[in-house]
Amino acid sequence: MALERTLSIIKPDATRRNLTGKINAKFEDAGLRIIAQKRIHLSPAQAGKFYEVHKDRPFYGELVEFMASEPVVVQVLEGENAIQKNRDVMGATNPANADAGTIRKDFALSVGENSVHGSDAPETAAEEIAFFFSGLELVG
Ligand code: RTP
Ligand code: MG
Repeated sequence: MALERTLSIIKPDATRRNLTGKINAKFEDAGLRIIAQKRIHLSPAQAGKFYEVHKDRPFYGELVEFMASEPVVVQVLEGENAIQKNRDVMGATNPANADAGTIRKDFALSVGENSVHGSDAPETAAEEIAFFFSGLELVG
């Protein structure tokens, strides 16, 4: 299995509670390497564009408002099978359904304020990485 890269976001509910280090420890303990990382505050327009795929879902407005409410940490994780591995470490979207030891089980507040985002497929990972980072910023 070749090395894969995925886009991760530590969401406002987690940056607000100073959980960046604890979340990064879970990624690193799972064998994911953080090869790029920056803290940014998304505008509503930027958050809306990032989550455009969900624009017809009932929670879209709330999601965009939340993601633009406070700073986020965007990062690129690299490792064997990184996309699925990251989603395993994140746990289910709704923390009530997340397995023990996952980020969302340990830290998420609700299905909306669920601490992390992770790309869901190779195509979306490539698009989402390019949304936030230039090639020069990826230091594998
Ligand atoms: P993400 O994209 O953030 O990694 O999360 P995901 O794949 O597990 O979940 P997805 O279905 O893509 O939903 C994107 C984000 O929208 C919010 N959401 N709120 N109120 C709701 O019912 C609801 N459903 C989803 C969550 O923040 C979710 O992570
Ligand atoms: Mg998703």
